[in-house]
Amino acid sequence: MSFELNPETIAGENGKTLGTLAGDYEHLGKQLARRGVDIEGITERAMAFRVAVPSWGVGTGGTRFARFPGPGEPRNIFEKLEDCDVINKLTRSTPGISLHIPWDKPEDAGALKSFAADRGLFIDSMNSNTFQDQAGQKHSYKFGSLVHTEAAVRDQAVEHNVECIELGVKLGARSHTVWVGDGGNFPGQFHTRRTLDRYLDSMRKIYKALPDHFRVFIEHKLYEPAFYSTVINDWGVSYYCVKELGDKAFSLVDLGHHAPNVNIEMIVARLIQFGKLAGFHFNDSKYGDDDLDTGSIKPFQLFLIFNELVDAEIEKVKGFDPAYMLDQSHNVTDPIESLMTSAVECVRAYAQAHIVDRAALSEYQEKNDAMMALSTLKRAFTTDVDPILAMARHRAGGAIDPVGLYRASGYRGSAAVKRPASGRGGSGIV
Ligand code: LRH
Ligand code: MN
Repeated sequence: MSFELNPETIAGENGKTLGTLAGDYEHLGKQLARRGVDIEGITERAMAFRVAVPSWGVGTGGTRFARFPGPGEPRNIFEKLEDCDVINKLTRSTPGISLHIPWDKPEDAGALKSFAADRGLFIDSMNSNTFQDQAGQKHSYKFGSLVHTEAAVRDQAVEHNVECIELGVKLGARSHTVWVGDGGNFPGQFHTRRTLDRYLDSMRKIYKALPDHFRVFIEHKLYEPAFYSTVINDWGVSYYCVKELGDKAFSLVDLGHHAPNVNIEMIVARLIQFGKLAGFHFNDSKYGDDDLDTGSIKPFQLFLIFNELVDAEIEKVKGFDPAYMLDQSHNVTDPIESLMTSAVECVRAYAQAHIVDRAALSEYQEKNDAMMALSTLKRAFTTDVDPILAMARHRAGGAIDPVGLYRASGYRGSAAVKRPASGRGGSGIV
């Protein structure tokens, strides 16, 4: 470790490039002022933006073929929070952590909650897991969990979700996310209508366990691990279910859970309009649920999604309170670098969406001037807001160059010394 990551060392390193940043910031400020945009307003928005980090994303991820662990892999939830602490120290956008149970099940919930709080972190959303069988588990989820044909298996899955919610309450979480891989590999394997009835029946039991301040998020996914029919396969069935369940149920959009070329920003606008947008699992993909770094493949799509979100934010749409979370798998990069960069890409799309000249846009829309409407959006998307993002991080006590400072700190090297390799390669996302 060449140096501890703390406010002094971060400010020290920032000092080396602050002059250049101030010049770029001032220049951008003049450009934006000519467009009637106050740069300080955008910087404040960028400083206020928050996106949660997935605890399961700080370890090296893998595929069904293999997982190639990197040096200094976190071995338990406390080491995962240490890594989340670094991400938040340098980006100042990620104090919220999503947990996955039982992967992160603590012996002592209180100890975990204060370990996080001591680092300025909090537990955001809980995630249940009925897509794997745990050692000693009575009933297998091979043929499903919440939709299984046997009531005993469904009850076991419901019980697990209720335990997650109860643990979430102890940890100060605010929501519970239910993604099930339940579905079939062949036509005829499942009766489609009865399967959904069983799903809703199980979800109603889970919904009953929600305390007043808690929300439940249903996450749809087109396919995988089921390769023919997935019970909650798209936003339509998710929306139907959250409407059926009640006011505390919302539909969560994982960007990788759609067929190629689906217009996700339209799904977002629909769920906003219907008052049922839970929030997001941000990531990116080229083909399937690749869980790649946010903004790494389709940055314009990410911008168009934030354009819908910011439009609703500015219009103060009723019930608009989305939870922003990353959900990625880092198979070939340092997970800390990928999560920092992905958080920055979310802030970038958010800041660019706040630069959109919305008065001009709606005028072009009213006049059906498609060309000018598109170029009004593209002008914001092609604005290099890097000086705003860096200034926002600097003013919040973070790093002007998060990845550069992280590498200079030698954090990964010292983690590799402290955390001897488990040698457990194996396969799978974690
Ligand atoms: C399913 C999913 C879900 C998580 C899992 C780790 O693909 O997106 O959100 O539970 O990844
Ligand atoms: Mn997800």
